[in-house]
Amino acid sequence: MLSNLKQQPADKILQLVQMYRDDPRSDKIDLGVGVYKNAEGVTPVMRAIKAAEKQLWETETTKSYTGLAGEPAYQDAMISLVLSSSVARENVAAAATPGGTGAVRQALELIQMASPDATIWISNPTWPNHPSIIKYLGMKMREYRYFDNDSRGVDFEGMLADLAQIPAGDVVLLHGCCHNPTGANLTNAQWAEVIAVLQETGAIPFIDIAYQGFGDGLEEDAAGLRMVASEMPQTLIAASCSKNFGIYRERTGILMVVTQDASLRDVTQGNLAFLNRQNYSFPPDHGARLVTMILDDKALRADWSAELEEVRLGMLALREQLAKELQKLAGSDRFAFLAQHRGMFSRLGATPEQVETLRRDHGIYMVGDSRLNIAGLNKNSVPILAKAIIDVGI
Ligand code: PLP
Ligand code: TYF
Repeated sequence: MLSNLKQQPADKILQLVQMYRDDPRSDKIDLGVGVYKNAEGVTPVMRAIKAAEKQLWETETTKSYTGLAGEPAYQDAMISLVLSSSVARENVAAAATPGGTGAVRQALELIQMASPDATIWISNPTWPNHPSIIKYLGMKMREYRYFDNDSRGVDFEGMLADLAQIPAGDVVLLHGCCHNPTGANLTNAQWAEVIAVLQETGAIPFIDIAYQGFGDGLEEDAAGLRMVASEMPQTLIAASCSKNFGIYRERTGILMVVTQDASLRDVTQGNLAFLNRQNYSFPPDHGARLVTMILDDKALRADWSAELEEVRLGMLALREQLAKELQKLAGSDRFAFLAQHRGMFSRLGATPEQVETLRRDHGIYMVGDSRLNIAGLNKNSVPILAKAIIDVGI
């Protein structure tokens, strides 16, 4: 049996983690995998998470099973964090999932159950796990234009033109904020135009939000998504707590399905619980419980959002420092996009050879498509990166 197995392609981002570890140079710089790091290069446990864990250790009396779709209190807290009051609670079906990836996977399986012939439209480019999971499930997939390599911004005209061609019932996968891998995002006015096109065509939005609070703020980052959820008849949302709560390995995420029809909500809720049961039964609870405790407690929540804000502003300051440094060295504004992008990532627009030279000659690791993780920098490494970028001719 096992001899029938083929080698599977490695995840290029995770491969880079190993290459970086194996590099003996002490001045190497890791701008690869999308994990937040502070100025010391550490991915810290957030203060509120530590406090909630301590409280949980003292008060938790059982580790018996929770609900198949997770704890209702977690669903309520996350629906409120992501959707705020944009939709009524009773219009949302939700299930806790192992991470945002679990939510993406369950969303795709739900789509497949409901509409096996639907095509999933992904942005070009997108997070590589999107096409990978879609292909693995044997679903149809196509790309819509998204990134303009000249401006390093959104090719909004191209995007709208492609979205306008999508048939009714197909699904459009959008990034809620902090687009991975480009860092280029829609304005609220552009979200409104996207909604108008989706309403016209009858395509269904599916929004992946993995970085709420890393871009312009917790509310600002969800503004586009909330407009979509309130104005479209059906919206799927996959949310991750990995980054904004810093609980990557706890595997904490949620799938939310918004529908304006109460009977459809009920059948959807039943199907989400069914899907959890088929795939792993009860979803992990530890991370979800910590998130619930933080969101439901005034003091913990205030401390968490203050720390998240420090993280966000730190990354923004690094963006501005890098753009300024490059303006000095290049004598032009062609790197100004770095300060306009939001989230952990920016796509530099360099060639694979330039990315390779950065790694070989400068010990600077970024993903092959020239995506860099801003959080991998600190005040001292920004000038080093800027000089290397100019040296390799980007
Ligand atoms: N979606 C996007 C766009 C991401 O970048 C990530 C990465 O972490 C995820 C989803 C899911 O992350 P996780 O499964 O670790 O919560
Ligand atoms: O894009 C990233 O770097 C993050 C982390 O298979 C990640 O989203 C990378 C690869 C992967 C899972 C998570």
